[in-house]
Amino acid sequence: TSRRPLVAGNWKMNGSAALAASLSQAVRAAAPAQVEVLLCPPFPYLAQVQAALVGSGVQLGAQDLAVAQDGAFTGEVSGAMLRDVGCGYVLVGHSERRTLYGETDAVVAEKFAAAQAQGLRPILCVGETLDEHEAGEAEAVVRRQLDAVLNKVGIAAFADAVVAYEPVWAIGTGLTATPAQAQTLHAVIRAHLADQDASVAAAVRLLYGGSVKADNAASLLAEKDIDGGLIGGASLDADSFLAICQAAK
Ligand code: G2H
Repeated sequence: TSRRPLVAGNWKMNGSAALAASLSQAVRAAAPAQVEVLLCPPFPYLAQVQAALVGSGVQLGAQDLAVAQDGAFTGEVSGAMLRDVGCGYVLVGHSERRTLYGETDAVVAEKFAAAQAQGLRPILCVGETLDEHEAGEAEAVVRRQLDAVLNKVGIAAFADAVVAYEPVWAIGTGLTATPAQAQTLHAVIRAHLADQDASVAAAVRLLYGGSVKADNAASLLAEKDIDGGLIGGASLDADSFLAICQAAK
């Protein structure tokens, strides 16, 4: 199966209208056509970035969504609204949502289902913490995180989804999993999905995230089960982000 590489920029809570304008312009001008490139700005800039990307192949995504579709949920943003402003993707269960905002496996599964019900492709983020890593529990944690979603939506739902493996100990720390470490966990994820449906598992794109930079991207992306990257800090600099996109070709 040939899987089209996907490189996603997760701006997190960074930037401004001015940065959103300059990054969108730079990325649309130089994104390689062989790679699916996705920008995930903060909610207030989504419509602006969407307008700047019209007619380019660069995709728009959000960093989170509400479980509910509408109603009295002050401060929340629904998947339907994200669709309405042009998002095709949404991150679900990023480790910062899990650890800083208390999103449990059950909430993450509900958000995954809500995203799909509202026409968005979820990018399900999984990964172990430093303690879990040191205790040798990485594989078990990732399987548990996948199972929470699989038990709710079933394997067929993964035909239109993406999974991002982000070891929490490598996020924003400058520590990166070695390509071999990352590949091992990506293979675990693909095998776990293949236990339920081999063809879905063969087609699903698996992204690596956690301190991916221009100078380490090529070696990570060369691994056979790593189909792209979820890029935080380095996505805020157009040259770095575009260099990573080039490395994914
Ligand atoms: C992991 C990643 C993007 P960074 O959170 O989601 O961020 O590249 O800054 O480690």
